[in-house]
Amino acid sequence: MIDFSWFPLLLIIMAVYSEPILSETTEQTCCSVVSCGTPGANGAPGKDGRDGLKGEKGEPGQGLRGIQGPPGKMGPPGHPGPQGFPGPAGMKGDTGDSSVSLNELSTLERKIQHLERQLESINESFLRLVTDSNKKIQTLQAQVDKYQNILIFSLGKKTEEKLFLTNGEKATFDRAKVLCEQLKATIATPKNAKENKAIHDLAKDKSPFLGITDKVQEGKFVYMTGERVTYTNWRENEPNNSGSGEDCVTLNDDGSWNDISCTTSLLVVCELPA
Ligand SMILES: [Ca+2]
Ligand SMILES: [Ca+2]
Repeated sequence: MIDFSWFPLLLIIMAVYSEPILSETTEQTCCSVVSCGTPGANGAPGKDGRDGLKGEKGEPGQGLRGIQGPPGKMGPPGHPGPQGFPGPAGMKGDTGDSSVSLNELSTLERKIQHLERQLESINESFLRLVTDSNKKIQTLQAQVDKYQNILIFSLGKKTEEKLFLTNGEKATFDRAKVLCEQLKATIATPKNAKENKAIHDLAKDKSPFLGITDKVQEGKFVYMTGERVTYTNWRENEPNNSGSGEDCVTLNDDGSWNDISCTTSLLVVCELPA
């Protein structure tokens, strides 16, 4: 269908552009005969035409900048950067929390149980060792008692606290001291009447040295340990420090004591703890 909406506009355009032509033609043909009238008023503007093509993007405007819009969506994470240099050592921290986790507690319990089993095993081994050792000690003690009884029967005398022994050898006091020390013993030293009798019974009619001297201070008789004597059984008029001096002590055949020269050779009797 033909659109006639633009037809009035075409008529107006034709009227405008055709009027001078008519005027010139009229002036050339008619103005010499008929005077020309005044030009008519312009017609009303026509309707708007169709929209033209989109123009080029214009230059930025010179007006005020609008307010900043909201931030856009967060982009994807970037690649991790290279590892940095280690920083300086920090200050010593506070004491940590003493609490432990359940896993740590379970591990500790297993370790404790393992140690307890090891301890039980050690205790059992120790008890077996003690038992075996006691048996060996009892066996050795029985053997010692056996040989001690043999010694007592053949060579010695025994009291409640001491065992007195002799091999019948005679020697000076200093030599007798060495012989006894070789047996881890000391020269027989009676500290009561019972021990004095035991030595006398062992020596019989042979007078032995006693472990008593006044070498350090004349007239002050002491034991080998340096302690002053607490028991004596001097014969009448003894000690007399006779002759060139008597600083050792012997047991007479009647059990009494006499001071005598330490260089005399007498029976060696030693004593050991019973
Ligand atoms: Ca003396
Ligand atoms: Ca004397």
